[in-house]
This record gives sequence, structure tokens and C-alpha cells, in this order.
Amino acid sequence: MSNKISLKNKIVLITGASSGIGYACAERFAQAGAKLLLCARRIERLEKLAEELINKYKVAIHYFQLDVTKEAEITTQINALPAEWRVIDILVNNAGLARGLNNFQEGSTQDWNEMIDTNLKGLLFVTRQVLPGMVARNAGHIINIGSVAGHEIYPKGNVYCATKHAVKALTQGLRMDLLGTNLRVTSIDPGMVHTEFSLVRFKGDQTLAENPYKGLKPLTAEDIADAIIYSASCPPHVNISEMLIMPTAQAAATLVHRE
Ligand code: NDP
Ligand code: 8X3
Repeated sequence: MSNKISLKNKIVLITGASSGIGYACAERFAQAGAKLLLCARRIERLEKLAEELINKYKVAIHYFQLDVTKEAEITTQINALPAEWRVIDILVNNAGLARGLNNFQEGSTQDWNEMIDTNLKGLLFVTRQVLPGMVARNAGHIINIGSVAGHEIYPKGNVYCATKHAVKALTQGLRMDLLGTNLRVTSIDPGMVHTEFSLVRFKGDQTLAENPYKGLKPLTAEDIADAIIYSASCPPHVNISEMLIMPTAQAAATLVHRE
């Protein structure tokens, strides 16, 4: 690829870096020599990850606790970034979750609030804090983690699917509103990835959580991180708008082949 962008010394903010895709992304960006801003609620995991990556890749890392459902916390934490960490080049809006898998009429409004507050409002509020600086500098890349659930609806996926459809709409809207700037906006939309996602969806029930992955080879968090790195490294005139990535054994949200 011509004029590939070097990620060395780029400042990359990753939300939800304590597990799964965000965690793998942190490692891949560190490998590429980027400077990492890592956040999540489980600060002790970030501390451990930062220590490992600093030792392994000798990169600069600043980590902080952030619950993306709390608008005031987002504002405070982003505004409190040390001066040398304020010029964010790439924002990876990864923090997200599913809660429950229920028929609409049996859904828990608490689960709905949690998914909407995290996947939708969290992404909105973090982006709102970071974007003005990018626009002022006429440089930056927003990478949203969508889902196959933003392309299709599946039974009992109702509210989770709605949040990921909203992410898709916001990604497209952002791209329109930023037209004429040098900013890029990408959506990376995975199918089934083996992370803690399912464990969180089924609230710690290991058996239910492992069922989706039985008899097939799901994607790994690293597979998705590779796609994110590819998108971020494309030459400045190339914007990967969206990338839908599925395991070979998955043809649609609910159509999988199991051995
Ligand atoms: P994990 O559960 O492994 O990781 C989720 C991450 O999000 C954790 O680091 C968690 O950190 C963070 N997070 C959750 N809630 C909050 C919050 N309120 N504030 C800050 N961080 C939060 O799942 P994945 O890695 O699979 O999920 C990452 C993204 O990928 C999500 O947006 C998910 O919807 C999407 N996705 C996942 C797929 C899959 O099959 N796994 C497929 C398609 C999309 P902490 O709990 O420490 O705050
Ligand atoms: C996560 C994948 O199929 O469980 O977004 O919605 S799915």
C-alpha cells in the first residue's frame, strides 16, 4: 500500500481496554509504537496491561478509570488529561456490552438502560469530548466498534441490535458532518468474537456463555485488532467506511455451521 500511515508516536485513545477487543487493540497499537490512552472501569486490569506493554514494547501509556455511562466523568477525565496526552490522533470507541437475550416483552429495563447508556450514549459523549480538538487540528480518526447486530436484527437481540444500528447511523452521520475535513471515520463490525462479551451478556453464567462458540472457530479479539490497525494505517486519502468481519463458519447473525 502506498503512503501507509505510520502509527509510531500517534496518540490512541481506546475505551474498554481492560478486556477482549480493546485489550487486543492496545497490544497491536503498542506493537506499532503508538502512545496509548487506555480506559475502562476495571483499573487494576489496565494497570497490569500497561505494565506488560511498557515492558514489552517500551511505549508510553497513560491509563485512567472511566465509566462511559457517566457523562460528567467523561468530561472531567478527558479535560484532566496531561498536556502531552491531549492531542488524540485516533479514538477507538470500543467499550460496549450486551445484557440479556430475551423476548422484548420479557426484557429488563435495567438491561436496556445499561446497553443504551454504554453502547450509544457512551460513544456519543466520549466522541463529543475528543472530536472538537481533531476538527481544530484538521486531523484524526474515529474508529467505532459496531457489530453484525448493526446490520441485522436477530430474535431476542432487540435492544442490543438497536444500539448497534444506532452506532452505524452515527458513524455515517459523523462522516457526513466531517466531509471537507481530513478526518476519517470507520466502523469495524464483527460477527462472533470469543471474548468476555458472552459472559457479560449472560451475567456470569459460564455454560450459557460458552454455548455460542461450541463446534465452530469464532474470531479472536486479535483478528479484529488487526482490522483496526489496517484501517488506521491506510494512506490519508483512504477511509475504510465499514468492515463486516465474520468467522468463516458464520454466514449471518444467526446462521452458523457447527461441526
Ligand atoms: P468484552 O466484554 O471482552 O470487553 C468489553 C470492554 O468494554 C471491557 O473492557 C469493559 O471494561 C468495557 N466496558 C463495558 N462497559 C463499560 C463502561 N460502562 N465504561 C467503560 N468501559 C466499559 O467484550 P468485547 O471485547 O467482545 O466487546 C468490545 C466491543 O465489541 C463492544 O462494543 C461489543 O459490542 C463489540 N462486539 C463484540 C462482539 C463479540 O462477539 N464479542 C461482536 C461484535 C461487536 P470494564 O468492564 O473494565 O469497564
Ligand atoms: C456481538 C455479536 O451476534 O451477539 O455484537 O450480536 S452478536
